[in-house]
Amino acid sequence: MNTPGPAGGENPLPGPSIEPNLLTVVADSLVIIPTYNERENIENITRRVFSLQGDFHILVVDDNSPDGTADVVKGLIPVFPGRLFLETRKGKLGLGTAYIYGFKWALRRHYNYIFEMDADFSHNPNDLLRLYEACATDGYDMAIGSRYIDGVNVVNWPMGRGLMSYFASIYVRVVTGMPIRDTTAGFKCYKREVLEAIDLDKVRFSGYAFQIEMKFTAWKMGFRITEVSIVFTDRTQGESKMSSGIFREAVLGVIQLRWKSLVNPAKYRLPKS
Ligand SMILES: Nc1nc2c(ncn2[C@@H]2O[C@H](COP(=O)(O)OP(=O)(O)O)[C@@H](O)[C@H]2O)c(=O)[nH]1
Ligand SMILES: [Mg+2]
Repeated sequence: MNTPGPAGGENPLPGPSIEPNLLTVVADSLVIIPTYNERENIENITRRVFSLQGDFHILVVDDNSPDGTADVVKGLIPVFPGRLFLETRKGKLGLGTAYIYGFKWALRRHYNYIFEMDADFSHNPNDLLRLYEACATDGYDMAIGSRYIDGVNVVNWPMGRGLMSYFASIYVRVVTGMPIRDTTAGFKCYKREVLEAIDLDKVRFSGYAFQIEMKFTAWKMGFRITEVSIVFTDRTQGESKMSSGIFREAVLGVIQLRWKSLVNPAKYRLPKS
């Protein structure tokens, strides 16, 4: 990670040298964690991310969780000053809009690598480093933590849900034509430029369809996308917010996405810089 520090240790020029503890540590990576009733998970996941080798900041976007998730985060902010941030919204407004809110927050600041991650440990925080490498070292614009590179890497999901997710991914690939295996994945790293190029106010969907739409838009715009193989483990604490409405949105949403891309290809042209 790019953490500015004193070059070479010695200060070759006469005059005051900078006290090391006064140097600002600028993290270039922000992990956005949307939460709704994640009281049991949020402290552990936060501590895990901050124990990684990389220099990550975290933004929690909480939708006024009735279980007091935000209070847990508020209690942790003094423990991780300048690294942990909380934004609360009025009520449950959906995963997609929570991320859009977080993306805009990140773009107003200095972050170059912006991550999506669930609070419930389905995504292993260690994999943040692999997603980071794919973008920062290998030069991809977006890295996706993918469950479906070699078979189905899902632990603890009931058979029905695993199969549904797998076939949903194939359905999405066929309808959209996107060469991505895990199209509904929600563990990702975006380079800043991708989020700057996408018109975030025009993102239409909120659940799984949101995840598909972000990938589809980035792919159509010509950004370089890679998939990093991960193991997805179902939550052991708290409850899933998956609903039949979210599922329906995705099934119909992909058809709309494809259709709109055919009638309005200009939407995917990169803005002139
Ligand atoms: N802010 C916010 N977070 C949400 C909302 N719905 C789900 N989440 C969070 O999004 C992540 C994924 O949701 P989850 O219920 O685990 O979905 P599943 O893994 O598909 O069953 C978790 O961190 C949830 O707390 C929402 O409406 N608002
Ligand atoms: Mg989950």
